[in-house]
Amino acid sequence: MWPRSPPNHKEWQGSGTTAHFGDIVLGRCYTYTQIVRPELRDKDCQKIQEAFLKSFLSKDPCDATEQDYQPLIELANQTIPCNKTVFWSKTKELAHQYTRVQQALFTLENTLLGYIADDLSWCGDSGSSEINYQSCPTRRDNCSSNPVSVFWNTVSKRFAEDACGVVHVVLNGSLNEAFDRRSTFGRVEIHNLHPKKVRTLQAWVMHDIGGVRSDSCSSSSIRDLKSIISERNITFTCQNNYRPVRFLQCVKNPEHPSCTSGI
Ligand code: N1C
Repeated sequence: MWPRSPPNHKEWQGSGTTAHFGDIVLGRCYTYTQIVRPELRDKDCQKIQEAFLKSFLSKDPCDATEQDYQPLIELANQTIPCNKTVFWSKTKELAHQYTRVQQALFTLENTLLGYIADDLSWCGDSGSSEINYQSCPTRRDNCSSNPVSVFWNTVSKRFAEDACGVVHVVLNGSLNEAFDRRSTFGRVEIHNLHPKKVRTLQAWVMHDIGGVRSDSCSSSSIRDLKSIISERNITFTCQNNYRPVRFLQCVKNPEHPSCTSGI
């Protein structure tokens, strides 16, 4: 039989599976479990790699489901201590810089599954057992249930369900709306916090140095967030330019007025 599509033909609009996907997954799994968090040294990275591949190979890449990832999620399960969860929305780099310094805190990418999958792309095909390195579907292909989107929705939901105590979120106050209901944070995470476990959501609205101050704790998008959280019987607090995170921004702009006086 001829291949379904000629070599190099781009079936989908997104970039294909990250080159060496399987090796990267295995390598990151070992780095995380042996070096970053040795308390997880007994995890079976071979099995985790196998479960990750099985979650999407030989399947329609526009019909990925939460169930596809259940075996992977179970193998990689990890307990995050109360008061240590950090969510973010449009502030990935800054949030990660902060948790790199505050090593007791966890973003999703500081957990095993998030660490393994961060910035990777992957998909397969229902008609073959191979990895598609040519192209992967995205929302532009009218395919919101693609393996990568479904993965982040599924693990974000689980990350939020598991959170307890006081949880944090780093938001971008230089955007028109620091809180966006359509983001993973607004669409998935806040709705999956358990009011019986999560006492407070603490928001840190960070403004880019030298950037515009579009949105702050007193803006309408943050009022929206506050009302969603309060209705769920979780306490909401908000701080503009939370100092410990502001200091990280100041490392790159030490001479900026907001970094030299009264911050
Ligand atoms: O849509 P977002 O941000 O609000 O999602 C961020 C939010 C965080 O709190 C994480 O816990 O949701 C979780 N999360 C990731 O950890 C993650 N890593 C990589 C959600 N998405 C993640 N990605 C990819 O970035 C994924 O492809 C998704 O679509 C984007 C979302 O980034 P965003 O809009 O800045």
